[in-house]
Amino acid sequence: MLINMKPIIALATSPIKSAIHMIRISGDNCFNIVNKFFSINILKDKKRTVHVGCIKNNNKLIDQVVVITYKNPHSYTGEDSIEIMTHGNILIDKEIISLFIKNGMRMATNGEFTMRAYLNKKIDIIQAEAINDLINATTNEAKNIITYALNGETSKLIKPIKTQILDLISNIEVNIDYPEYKDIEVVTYKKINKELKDIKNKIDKLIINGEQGLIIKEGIKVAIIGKPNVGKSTLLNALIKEDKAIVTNIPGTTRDIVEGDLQIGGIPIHLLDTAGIRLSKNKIESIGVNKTLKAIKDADLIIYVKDKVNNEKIVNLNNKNVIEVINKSDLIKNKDNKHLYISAKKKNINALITKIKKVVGISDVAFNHPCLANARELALLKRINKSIDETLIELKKKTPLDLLMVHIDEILNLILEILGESNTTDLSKEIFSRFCVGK
Ligand SMILES: Nc1nc2c(ncn2[C@@H]2O[C@H](COP(=O)(O)OP(=O)(O)O)[C@@H](O)[C@H]2O)c(=O)[nH]1
Ligand SMILES: [Mg+2]
Repeated sequence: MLINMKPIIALATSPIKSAIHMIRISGDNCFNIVNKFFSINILKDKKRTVHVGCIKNNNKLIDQVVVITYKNPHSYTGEDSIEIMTHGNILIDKEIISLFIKNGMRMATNGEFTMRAYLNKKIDIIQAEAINDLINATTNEAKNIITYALNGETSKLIKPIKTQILDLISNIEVNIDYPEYKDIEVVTYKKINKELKDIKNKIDKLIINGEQGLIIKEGIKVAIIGKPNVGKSTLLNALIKEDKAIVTNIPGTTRDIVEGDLQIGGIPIHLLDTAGIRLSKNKIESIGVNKTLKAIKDADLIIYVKDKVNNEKIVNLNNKNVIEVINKSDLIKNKDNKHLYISAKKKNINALITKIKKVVGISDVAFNHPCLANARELALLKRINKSIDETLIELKKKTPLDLLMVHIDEILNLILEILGESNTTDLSKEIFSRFCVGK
């Protein structure tokens, strides 16, 4: 059932000068409001229509436009909706938007069109999040996996698990209602144990897949560290194929973090070139060193650059993924086969790229299938498994079925939360605030 919604309006395209802009409108009575100022009578009963005409206020032409109408429920939001294509000038858009606001519409908030689509059950929460992810995707690989979420393939990963737990719950409830059959209860405990373990296995697989998907979507942070003058900045430049970081033979040149982005095997890599770590009396250089320490803390992977084989340890790198490389290989005569040699200056860095692929787990076979790959979904999947573990402990203790149900209900709720089917007001506010206006 559609919820009664005041019409909202927003510019859906970017406000910069371009051939065409699009203003989006959705909500009750929006056909009537637009009709007052549009030269053509909108056909309100048609599923979808396209009209070419003029928007006028008191006979003053604002713009010649194309108007597309969508009768509910045949729209993105599920409500009556209109899209107005204007000549791409923000002054025209502003005039039209303020005219309609004066006549009963209001500015849409971030993501409000998509939120309405969700509230009207046109899409589930996984699809809603996918729409925002799609807008923000920076690689083809990310775009591919998000498309699965958009067309509902990703939701299908979790829906059978929802059915499985619902079946289990109804089975237990029957036994709570008919407690006189003791042997049924024994069977029930065994069955709960088996089903929960099966669900946990499935969730484990979803977590592994989702974490890989998350890397593909959001990439990883890689910090290049090492002593001054070993060639860190030269390496950043070689990796991103441009001269972004200043390279000199004066140790201590890089004081601030220089950042650069590239892709390796379709994975976005965010590189940080750091100040070389050494104790310095120079205040600016020591601030740079502190920033380096922070970059190390935040990085998913460290490239530790040296210019000769030695045992130096410049900083504690425990619990970090570290790739050690020996740079300036063009100056090194006797190379062993225990170390990874590169020459940043000669752009001879393939060995390092191969190693990065290996450490990050990028296979040559592209990762291209649906997965629950955003932080919210992954956090919920982990909570489900924790909840299952707790329930399995209760099960061992032969906790009475009605008390056990409290735990199993919690598992169900978490599953529903992934799909946005549980109590979702706060959740949806949080999710949609990350969208842009007009989406
Ligand atoms: N021969 C040689 N010199 C290099 C190589 N990489 C960097 N250098 C030189 O080493 C010096 C320091 O480089 P830079 O990138 O600023 O080092 P950083 O202080 O670690 O950032 C510069 O003169 C570079 O040209 C390399 O592979 N071979
Ligand atoms: Mg440098």
